[in-house]
Amino acid sequence: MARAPESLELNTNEVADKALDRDCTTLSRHVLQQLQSFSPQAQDLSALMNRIALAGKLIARRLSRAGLMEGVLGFTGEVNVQGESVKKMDVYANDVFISVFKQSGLVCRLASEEMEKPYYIPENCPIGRYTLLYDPIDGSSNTDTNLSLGSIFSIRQQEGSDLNGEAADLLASGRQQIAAGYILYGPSTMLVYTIGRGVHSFTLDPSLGEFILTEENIRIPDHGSVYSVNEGNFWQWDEPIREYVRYVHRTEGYTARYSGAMVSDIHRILLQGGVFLYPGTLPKPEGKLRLLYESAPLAFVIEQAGGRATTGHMDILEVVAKKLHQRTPLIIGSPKDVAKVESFIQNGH
Ligand code: FDP
Repeated sequence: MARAPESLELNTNEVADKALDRDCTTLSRHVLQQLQSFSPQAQDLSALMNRIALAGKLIARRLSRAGLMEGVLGFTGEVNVQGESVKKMDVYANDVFISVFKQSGLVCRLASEEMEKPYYIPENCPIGRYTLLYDPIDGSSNTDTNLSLGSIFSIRQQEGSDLNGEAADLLASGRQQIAAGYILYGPSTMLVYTIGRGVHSFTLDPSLGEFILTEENIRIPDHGSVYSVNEGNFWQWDEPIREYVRYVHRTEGYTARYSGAMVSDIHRILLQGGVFLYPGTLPKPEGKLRLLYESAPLAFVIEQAGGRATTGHMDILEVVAKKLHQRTPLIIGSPKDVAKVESFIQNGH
Protein backbone atom coordinates (compact mmCIF):
# COMPACT_ATOMS: atom_id res chain seq x y z
CA MET A 1 0.00 0.00 0.00
CA ALA A 2 1.31 3.45 -0.92
CA ARG A 3 2.24 5.62 2.08
CA ALA A 4 0.70 9.07 2.46
CA PRO A 5 3.16 11.92 1.94
CA GLU A 6 4.95 12.84 5.19
CA SER A 7 3.30 16.28 5.47
CA LEU A 8 -0.18 14.71 5.20
CA GLU A 9 0.70 12.14 7.88
CA LEU A 10 1.84 14.96 10.13
CA ASN A 11 -1.43 16.82 9.61
CA THR A 12 -3.49 13.74 10.39
CA ASN A 13 -1.47 13.24 13.57
CA GLU A 14 -1.95 16.89 14.53
CA VAL A 15 -5.71 16.61 14.02
CA ALA A 16 -5.82 13.42 16.12
CA ASP A 17 -3.73 15.08 18.86
CA LYS A 18 -6.04 18.09 18.90
CA ALA A 19 -9.15 15.90 19.12
CA LEU A 20 -7.61 13.90 21.97
CA ASP A 21 -6.54 17.05 23.75
CA ARG A 22 -10.06 18.42 23.48
CA ASP A 23 -11.54 15.14 24.77
CA CYS A 24 -9.22 15.44 27.77
CA THR A 25 -10.16 19.05 28.52
CA THR A 26 -12.35 18.39 31.52
CA LEU A 27 -13.76 21.12 33.67
CA SER A 28 -11.22 20.82 36.48
CA ARG A 29 -8.31 20.90 34.04
CA HIS A 30 -9.82 23.89 32.26
CA VAL A 31 -10.04 25.91 35.49
CA LEU A 32 -6.34 25.30 36.16
CA GLN A 33 -5.50 26.25 32.57
CA GLN A 34 -7.50 29.46 32.93
CA LEU A 35 -5.67 30.43 36.09
CA GLN A 36 -2.30 29.25 34.74
CA SER A 37 -1.44 28.15 38.22
CA PHE A 38 -1.38 25.21 40.60
CA SER A 39 -1.66 27.53 43.61
CA PRO A 40 -3.89 26.44 46.51
CA GLN A 41 -6.59 28.86 45.37
CA ALA A 42 -6.47 27.52 41.80
CA GLN A 43 -6.71 23.97 43.16
CA ASP A 44 -9.68 25.01 45.32
CA LEU A 45 -11.54 26.53 42.40
CA SER A 46 -10.85 23.51 40.25
CA ALA A 47 -12.12 21.20 43.02
CA LEU A 48 -15.20 23.39 43.57
CA MET A 49 -16.11 23.20 39.88
CA ASN A 50 -15.52 19.47 39.91
CA ARG A 51 -18.02 19.00 42.75
CA ILE A 52 -20.57 21.25 41.04
CA ALA A 53 -20.13 19.11 37.92
CA LEU A 54 -20.79 16.00 40.04
CA ALA A 55 -24.02 17.60 41.31
CA GLY A 56 -25.00 18.28 37.68
CA LYS A 57 -24.34 14.67 36.70
CA LEU A 58 -26.42 13.31 39.59
CA ILE A 59 -29.34 15.61 38.81
CA ALA A 60 -29.11 14.88 35.06
CA ARG A 61 -29.12 11.14 35.77
CA ARG A 62 -32.24 11.38 37.91
CA LEU A 63 -34.04 13.60 35.40
CA SER A 64 -33.24 11.24 32.54
CA ARG A 65 -34.99 8.39 34.38
CA ALA A 66 -37.67 10.43 36.13
CA GLY A 67 -40.55 9.05 34.08
CA LEU A 68 -39.48 5.46 34.85
CA MET A 69 -39.08 5.77 38.61
CA GLU A 70 -41.60 6.07 41.42
CA GLY A 71 -41.61 9.17 43.62
CA VAL A 72 -39.43 11.44 41.48
CA LEU A 73 -41.99 13.73 39.87
CA GLY A 74 -44.74 15.84 41.36
CA PHE A 75 -45.09 17.99 44.46
CA THR A 76 -44.05 17.20 48.03
CA GLY A 77 -47.10 19.03 49.40
CA GLU A 78 -44.87 21.61 51.13
CA VAL A 79 -44.39 25.31 50.46
CA ASN A 80 -40.88 26.84 50.49
CA VAL A 81 -39.64 30.07 52.04
CA GLN A 82 -40.69 31.90 48.85
CA GLY A 83 -44.29 30.71 49.22
CA GLU A 84 -43.93 28.38 46.21
CA SER A 85 -45.07 24.76 46.12
CA VAL A 86 -42.06 22.47 46.40
CA LYS A 87 -41.47 19.69 43.88
CA LYS A 88 -39.78 16.42 44.77
CA MET A 89 -37.01 17.21 42.27
CA ASP A 90 -36.38 20.58 44.00
CA VAL A 91 -35.74 18.75 47.27
CA TYR A 92 -33.56 16.09 45.65
CA ALA A 93 -31.46 18.63 43.74
CA ASN A 94 -31.10 20.83 46.81
CA ASP A 95 -29.80 17.85 48.82
CA VAL A 96 -27.44 16.82 46.04
CA PHE A 97 -25.54 20.11 46.21
CA ILE A 98 -25.24 19.76 50.00
CA SER A 99 -24.12 16.18 49.72
CA VAL A 100 -21.40 16.75 47.12
CA PHE A 101 -19.79 19.36 49.36
CA LYS A 102 -19.72 17.21 52.51
CA GLN A 103 -16.18 16.27 53.55
CA SER A 104 -14.85 18.63 50.86
CA GLY A 105 -13.04 21.07 53.13
CA LEU A 106 -14.16 23.70 50.64
CA VAL A 107 -17.64 24.99 51.37
CA CYS A 108 -18.74 25.90 54.88
CA ARG A 109 -22.12 27.41 53.90
CA LEU A 110 -24.66 26.81 51.18
CA ALA A 111 -27.64 29.05 50.52
CA SER A 112 -30.45 28.25 48.14
CA GLU A 113 -33.98 29.07 47.16
CA GLU A 114 -35.17 26.01 49.06
CA MET A 115 -33.71 26.90 52.47
CA GLU A 116 -34.74 29.82 54.63
CA LYS A 117 -31.29 30.10 56.24
CA PRO A 118 -27.86 29.08 54.98
CA TYR A 119 -26.93 25.45 55.56
CA TYR A 120 -23.65 24.95 57.43
CA ILE A 121 -21.45 21.89 56.94
CA PRO A 122 -19.66 22.02 60.30
CA GLU A 123 -16.79 19.69 59.41
CA ASN A 124 -15.79 22.01 56.54
CA CYS A 125 -16.08 25.27 58.43
CA PRO A 126 -12.62 25.41 60.07
CA ILE A 127 -10.98 25.48 56.63
CA GLY A 128 -13.79 25.87 54.08
CA ARG A 129 -13.54 29.46 52.99
CA TYR A 130 -16.18 29.37 50.26
CA THR A 131 -19.94 29.77 50.13
CA LEU A 132 -22.12 28.25 47.45
CA LEU A 133 -25.31 30.09 46.49
CA TYR A 134 -27.54 28.11 44.16
CA ASP A 135 -30.90 27.51 42.61
CA PRO A 136 -31.04 23.70 42.48
CA ILE A 137 -33.82 23.49 39.90
CA ASP A 138 -34.55 26.53 37.77
CA GLY A 139 -37.76 26.31 35.75
CA SER A 140 -39.48 23.90 38.14
CA SER A 141 -42.74 24.07 36.20
CA ASN A 142 -41.01 22.16 33.37
CA THR A 143 -40.12 19.22 35.62
CA ASP A 144 -43.22 17.11 35.16
CA THR A 145 -43.43 17.61 31.39
CA ASN A 146 -39.90 16.50 30.43
CA LEU A 147 -38.81 19.94 29.27
CA SER A 148 -35.54 21.79 29.79
CA LEU A 149 -34.45 22.71 33.30
CA GLY A 150 -31.41 24.28 34.87
CA SER A 151 -29.34 24.71 38.01
CA ILE A 152 -27.66 28.05 38.76
CA PHE A 153 -24.58 28.46 40.97
CA SER A 154 -22.46 31.22 42.41
CA ILE A 155 -19.33 30.95 44.54
CA ARG A 156 -18.18 33.60 46.96
CA GLN A 157 -15.24 33.73 49.29
CA GLN A 158 -16.38 33.73 52.90
CA GLU A 159 -15.57 37.08 54.54
CA GLY A 160 -14.99 36.89 58.29
CA SER A 161 -15.72 34.01 60.62
CA ASP A 162 -19.55 34.32 60.70
CA LEU A 163 -19.55 33.22 64.35
CA ASN A 164 -23.18 34.27 64.90
CA GLY A 165 -24.35 32.25 61.89
CA GLU A 166 -26.03 35.26 60.27
CA ALA A 167 -24.01 35.05 57.03
CA ALA A 168 -24.09 38.85 56.87
CA ASP A 169 -21.10 38.92 54.50
CA LEU A 170 -23.33 37.48 51.78
CA LEU A 171 -25.19 40.78 51.66
CA ALA A 172 -22.76 42.23 49.15
CA SER A 173 -22.83 43.03 45.46
CA GLY A 174 -22.51 40.48 42.66
CA ARG A 175 -19.00 41.80 41.95
CA GLN A 176 -17.89 39.68 44.93
CA GLN A 177 -18.60 36.45 43.05
CA ILE A 178 -15.46 34.51 42.21
CA ALA A 179 -17.21 31.97 39.98
CA ALA A 180 -20.69 31.50 38.59
CA GLY A 181 -22.57 29.60 35.97
CA TYR A 182 -25.34 27.19 35.21
CA ILE A 183 -26.09 23.64 34.25
CA LEU A 184 -28.63 23.15 31.48
CA TYR A 185 -30.55 19.87 31.42
CA GLY A 186 -31.69 19.76 27.80
CA PRO A 187 -31.28 17.20 25.04
CA SER A 188 -27.73 17.08 26.36
CA THR A 189 -26.49 18.35 29.72
CA MET A 190 -24.28 21.41 29.50
CA LEU A 191 -22.31 23.34 32.08
CA VAL A 192 -21.44 26.98 31.41
CA TYR A 193 -19.14 28.83 33.79
CA THR A 194 -17.02 31.87 34.37
CA ILE A 195 -14.31 32.66 36.88
CA GLY A 196 -14.00 36.19 35.50
CA ARG A 197 -11.92 35.08 32.52
CA GLY A 198 -14.51 34.67 29.83
CA VAL A 199 -17.35 32.20 29.50
CA HIS A 200 -16.85 28.57 28.59
CA SER A 201 -19.26 25.74 27.90
CA PHE A 202 -18.93 22.01 28.50
CA THR A 203 -21.12 19.13 27.39
CA LEU A 204 -21.64 16.00 29.45
CA ASP A 205 -20.40 12.96 27.55
CA PRO A 206 -22.53 10.21 29.13
CA SER A 207 -20.19 7.49 27.87
CA LEU A 208 -17.32 9.04 29.86
CA GLY A 209 -19.35 10.61 32.65
CA GLU A 210 -17.33 13.79 32.15
CA PHE A 211 -18.06 17.34 31.06
CA ILE A 212 -15.90 17.97 28.01
CA LEU A 213 -15.04 21.41 26.64
CA THR A 214 -17.48 22.53 23.92
CA GLU A 215 -16.69 26.21 23.38
CA GLU A 216 -14.21 28.62 24.91
CA ASN A 217 -14.57 32.38 25.30
CA ILE A 218 -18.18 32.59 24.13
CA ARG A 219 -19.20 36.07 22.99
CA ILE A 220 -22.84 37.11 22.98
CA PRO A 221 -23.96 38.86 19.76
CA ASP A 222 -24.44 42.65 20.12
CA HIS A 223 -28.04 42.27 19.08
CA GLY A 224 -30.43 39.39 18.45
CA SER A 225 -33.98 38.89 17.28
CA VAL A 226 -35.23 37.06 20.40
CA TYR A 227 -37.22 38.72 23.16
CA SER A 228 -38.03 36.40 26.02
CA VAL A 229 -40.68 37.42 28.54
CA ASN A 230 -43.88 36.03 30.03
CA GLU A 231 -46.41 38.21 28.19
CA GLY A 232 -49.19 36.80 30.34
CA ASN A 233 -48.03 39.38 32.89
CA PHE A 234 -48.67 42.29 30.48
CA TRP A 235 -51.68 43.51 32.45
CA GLN A 236 -49.64 43.99 35.62
CA TRP A 237 -46.49 45.61 34.18
CA ASP A 238 -45.52 49.25 34.45
CA GLU A 239 -46.29 51.31 31.36
CA PRO A 240 -42.63 51.50 30.08
CA ILE A 241 -42.39 47.70 29.84
CA ARG A 242 -45.77 47.53 28.10
CA GLU A 243 -44.57 50.21 25.68
CA TYR A 244 -41.37 48.23 24.96
CA VAL A 245 -43.40 45.10 24.20
CA ARG A 246 -45.78 47.09 21.98
CA TYR A 247 -42.70 48.42 20.16
CA VAL A 248 -41.45 44.87 19.59
CA HIS A 249 -44.87 43.82 18.28
CA ARG A 250 -44.94 46.51 15.63
CA THR A 251 -41.27 46.25 14.59
CA GLU A 252 -40.03 43.77 12.01
CA GLY A 253 -37.25 41.38 13.05
CA TYR A 254 -38.28 40.26 16.53
CA THR A 255 -39.31 36.77 17.55
CA ALA A 256 -40.65 35.57 20.91
CA ARG A 257 -39.13 32.61 22.81
CA TYR A 258 -40.09 31.77 26.40
CA SER A 259 -39.54 28.26 27.71
CA GLY A 260 -40.47 28.59 31.40
CA ALA A 261 -36.86 27.93 32.40
CA MET A 262 -34.69 31.01 32.47
CA VAL A 263 -31.47 29.02 32.10
CA SER A 264 -32.67 27.69 28.72
CA ASP A 265 -33.83 31.07 27.52
CA ILE A 266 -30.65 32.81 28.60
CA HIS A 267 -28.49 30.06 27.10
CA ARG A 268 -30.17 30.61 23.74
CA ILE A 269 -29.60 34.35 24.09
CA LEU A 270 -25.95 33.84 25.07
CA LEU A 271 -25.38 31.96 21.82
CA GLN A 272 -27.73 33.77 19.45
CA GLY A 273 -28.41 37.18 20.99
CA GLY A 274 -31.54 38.91 22.22
CA VAL A 275 -32.99 39.88 25.57
CA PHE A 276 -34.65 38.11 28.51
CA LEU A 277 -36.87 40.14 30.82
CA TYR A 278 -38.49 39.41 34.13
CA PRO A 279 -39.64 42.88 35.16
CA GLY A 280 -41.37 43.92 38.33
CA THR A 281 -45.14 44.09 38.33
CA LEU A 282 -47.47 46.64 39.92
CA PRO A 283 -48.18 44.41 42.94
CA LYS A 284 -44.58 43.10 43.06
CA PRO A 285 -42.17 45.84 41.93
CA GLU A 286 -39.14 43.63 42.68
CA GLY A 287 -40.39 40.93 40.31
CA LYS A 288 -39.86 37.25 40.89
CA LEU A 289 -36.18 36.40 40.45
CA ARG A 290 -33.78 36.14 43.36
CA LEU A 291 -30.72 38.37 43.28
CA LEU A 292 -28.04 36.27 44.94
CA TYR A 293 -28.57 32.88 43.36
CA GLU A 294 -30.42 33.64 40.12
CA SER A 295 -29.89 37.13 38.72
CA ALA A 296 -26.33 37.85 39.93
CA PRO A 297 -24.71 34.61 38.71
CA LEU A 298 -26.40 34.88 35.31
CA ALA A 299 -25.38 38.55 35.13
CA PHE A 300 -21.77 37.58 35.82
CA VAL A 301 -21.86 35.05 32.98
CA ILE A 302 -23.54 37.39 30.50
CA GLU A 303 -21.26 40.36 31.34
CA GLN A 304 -18.22 38.14 30.90
CA ALA A 305 -19.53 37.23 27.44
CA GLY A 306 -19.86 40.91 26.50
CA GLY A 307 -23.54 41.33 27.37
CA ARG A 308 -25.37 43.32 30.03
CA ALA A 309 -27.75 42.74 32.93
CA THR A 310 -29.70 45.50 34.65
CA THR A 311 -32.68 46.13 36.90
CA GLY A 312 -33.63 48.86 34.43
CA HIS A 313 -31.94 51.44 36.64
CA MET A 314 -28.66 49.88 37.70
CA ASP A 315 -26.36 47.03 36.75
CA ILE A 316 -27.39 43.82 38.50
CA LEU A 317 -23.80 43.25 39.61
CA GLU A 318 -23.82 46.58 41.47
CA VAL A 319 -26.92 45.80 43.51
CA VAL A 320 -26.06 45.16 47.14
CA ALA A 321 -28.37 42.58 48.66
CA LYS A 322 -30.28 43.63 51.77
CA LYS A 323 -31.47 40.11 52.51
CA LEU A 324 -30.64 36.58 51.43
CA HIS A 325 -33.75 35.92 49.37
CA GLN A 326 -33.99 39.41 47.86
CA ARG A 327 -35.79 39.65 44.54
CA THR A 328 -34.90 41.89 41.66
CA PRO A 329 -36.24 42.83 38.25
CA LEU A 330 -33.96 41.45 35.53
CA ILE A 331 -33.25 42.58 31.97
CA ILE A 332 -30.36 40.60 30.54
CA GLY A 333 -28.80 39.80 27.20
CA SER A 334 -27.20 41.47 24.18
CA PRO A 335 -25.93 44.98 24.95
CA LYS A 336 -28.01 46.72 22.27
CA ASP A 337 -31.22 44.92 23.21
CA VAL A 338 -30.76 45.60 26.93
CA ALA A 339 -30.07 49.27 26.13
CA LYS A 340 -33.33 49.42 24.15
CA VAL A 341 -35.39 48.18 27.09
CA GLU A 342 -33.50 50.51 29.43
CA SER A 343 -34.30 53.44 27.17
CA PHE A 344 -38.03 52.66 27.43
CA ILE A 345 -37.73 52.46 31.23
CA GLN A 346 -35.66 55.61 31.61
CA ASN A 347 -36.85 57.79 28.70
CA GLY A 348 -40.18 56.26 27.72
CA HIS A 349 -39.06 55.34 24.17
P1 FDP B 1 -39.44 28.60 38.25
O1 FDP B 1 -40.04 29.54 39.22
O2 FDP B 1 -40.46 27.72 37.57
O3 FDP B 1 -38.32 27.79 38.84
O4 FDP B 1 -36.66 30.67 38.78
C1 FDP B 1 -37.63 31.35 38.24
C2 FDP B 1 -38.33 30.77 37.03
O5 FDP B 1 -38.76 29.43 37.07
C3 FDP B 1 -37.51 30.94 35.72
O6 FDP B 1 -36.71 29.87 35.41
C4 FDP B 1 -38.59 31.12 34.70
O7 FDP B 1 -38.15 31.84 33.56
C5 FDP B 1 -39.66 31.85 35.46
O8 FDP B 1 -39.43 31.60 36.85
C6 FDP B 1 -41.02 31.39 35.12
O9 FDP B 1 -41.93 32.16 35.82
P2 FDP B 1 -43.35 32.54 35.21
O10 FDP B 1 -44.14 31.28 35.19
O11 FDP B 1 -43.90 33.57 36.13
O12 FDP B 1 -43.12 33.07 33.84
